[in-house]
Amino acid sequence: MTVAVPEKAKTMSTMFDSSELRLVLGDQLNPHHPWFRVVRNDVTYVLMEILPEAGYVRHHIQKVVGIFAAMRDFAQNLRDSGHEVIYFRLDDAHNLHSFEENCFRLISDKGFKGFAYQLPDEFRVDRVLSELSERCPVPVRVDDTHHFYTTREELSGLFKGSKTYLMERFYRHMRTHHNVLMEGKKPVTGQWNLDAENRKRLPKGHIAPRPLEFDRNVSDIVDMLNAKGVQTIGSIDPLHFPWPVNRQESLQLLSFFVEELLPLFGTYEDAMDRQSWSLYHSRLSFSLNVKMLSASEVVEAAVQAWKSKPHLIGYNQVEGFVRQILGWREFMRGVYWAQMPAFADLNFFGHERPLPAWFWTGETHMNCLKHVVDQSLEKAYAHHIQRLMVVGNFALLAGLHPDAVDEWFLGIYMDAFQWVEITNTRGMSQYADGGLIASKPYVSSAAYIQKMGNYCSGCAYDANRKTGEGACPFNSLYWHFHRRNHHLLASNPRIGMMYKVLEKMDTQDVEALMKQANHYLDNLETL
Ligand code: FAD
Ligand code: DLZ
Ligand code: SF4
Repeated sequence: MTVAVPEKAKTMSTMFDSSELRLVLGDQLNPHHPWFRVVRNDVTYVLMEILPEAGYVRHHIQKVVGIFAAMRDFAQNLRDSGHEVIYFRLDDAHNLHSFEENCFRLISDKGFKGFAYQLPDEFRVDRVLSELSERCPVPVRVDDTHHFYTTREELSGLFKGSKTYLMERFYRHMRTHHNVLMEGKKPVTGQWNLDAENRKRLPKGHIAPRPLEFDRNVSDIVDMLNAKGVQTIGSIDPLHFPWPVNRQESLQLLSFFVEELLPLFGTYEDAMDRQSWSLYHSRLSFSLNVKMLSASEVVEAAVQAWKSKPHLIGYNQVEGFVRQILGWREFMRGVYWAQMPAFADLNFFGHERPLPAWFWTGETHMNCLKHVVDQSLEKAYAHHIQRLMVVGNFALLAGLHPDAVDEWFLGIYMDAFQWVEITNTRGMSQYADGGLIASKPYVSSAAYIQKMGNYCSGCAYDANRKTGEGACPFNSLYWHFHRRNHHLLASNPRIGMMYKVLEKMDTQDVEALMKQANHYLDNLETL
């Protein structure tokens, strides 16, 4: 027998059933977060695709699609587990395209009694949600994301008041504190850092394993973005989307990494190769940054693989990998929260030049840059050395404005979220922070690019020429950079040698180098 429920009681039970609204952001897709441990009928989760997030920078189309596909998959999984979920698609007519407006309308329409969110990783969104909290008509609770090794509170203790930061010191603290690759108080093998072993070029004829790519049909999202006029960069094959968009696929990528790639990860960490776009790199940064995987489980998987197969996986491989996540990734987050928002305006060298148009087309005669830009537009991915020693190196030598460089890096890569993008770009790569993160600028002439990869053979420029017809631009720009920044860099003990070499150079040679560099700087568009 069905009993008719009076209208008022229905409303009251709805009010009781949905008393707390919890916002899940597009980079908070961690199904193991404590929020989701029990199904509660008094909690409703909300996820929203909104135009300001899709447009705060011109993103690579694969990045927007990847985030929306992962958000949709996550919402469906929550529903399948019995959670109550409200999902706003970008083209939903009732979507107000604002975290605040969508949440406030739900609070007033559905009578939620409380609102909760997890700490965002980006300063911009942190501000938006703090302001939302101040105006929110119901009490607000803020929870941790439980994704990183360090909480934001711990980080502020570790980074407070420092003028410069030492990653190596931070890394040793993290290894000890979290007991990773340690034997008591000492590092395994007695060595903390085996970087010196990890600088090999790929031998001729060596073919790295084919990267693991997925094959999802994302046409519906691509069509929706086109219909809504979202401006993106790069290309996509809507029928074969290659990135993981849920935890299960991310775990598959992690297994593939530890089995197929970790054994040579460290050895070829700095290598560059025309045939292989990701070499022995994990391509886990997207899964990590949207929290489908946690930092500690990735580190643990690598350590366990090394422990169970020490004959296959050397200590230099696993240490190199652990340093990237337990060290660099957490370290950059610490610098970000200690230095923002001022960090976003730093421009130590006063660089002003706009990016040449070929940053968006790949149409340059410089083979290394053509290769990396083309690859980035096609794959939404470049590995660390391509980002640092090809694109970043050129941008710094050419004096490109750090705002423009940041914007490009923030848009183009799958894994680009400001907390980890800006610290790497403006800090590590562009030295716009005057040395907060890096102890000297990461610049090189063609010699480094030639030594670490095979871009130079087949280039329109000659890596071995410094001046004259066909001379590689990296060579003269390298000396121009040092000469023009003498007043800022000469006292740096790690660069002093360079200035001694410059002083000893024949005046005519220096003049020829400067003339060559100025010619290139005047013609960046056609390089
Ligand atoms: P792997 O080489 O397999 O490394 C494993 C993991 O270590 C990565 O997934 C990443 O989580 C972490 N890691 C490695 N290096 C760094 C680093 N320097 N800082 C923080 N984490 C690191 N990384 C991002 O996640 N987002 C960015 O927007 C980003 N922008 C960058 C911009 C520049 C100019 C530079 C030089 C580096 C940038 N990085 C960024 C760091 C690094 O290049 C990428 O994390 C890495 O290339 C991602 O590919 P992967 O997963 O195959 O990395
Ligand atoms: C990057 C991104 C994009 C493109 N779109 C959304 C979105 O529509 N909704 C959302 O919740 N998040 C999106 N994101 C990720 C956000 O930028 C991310 O939540 C912030 O980086 C918070 O740290
Ligand atoms: Fe790049 Fe110069 Fe080598 Fe050409 S010669 S690939 S421009 S480093």
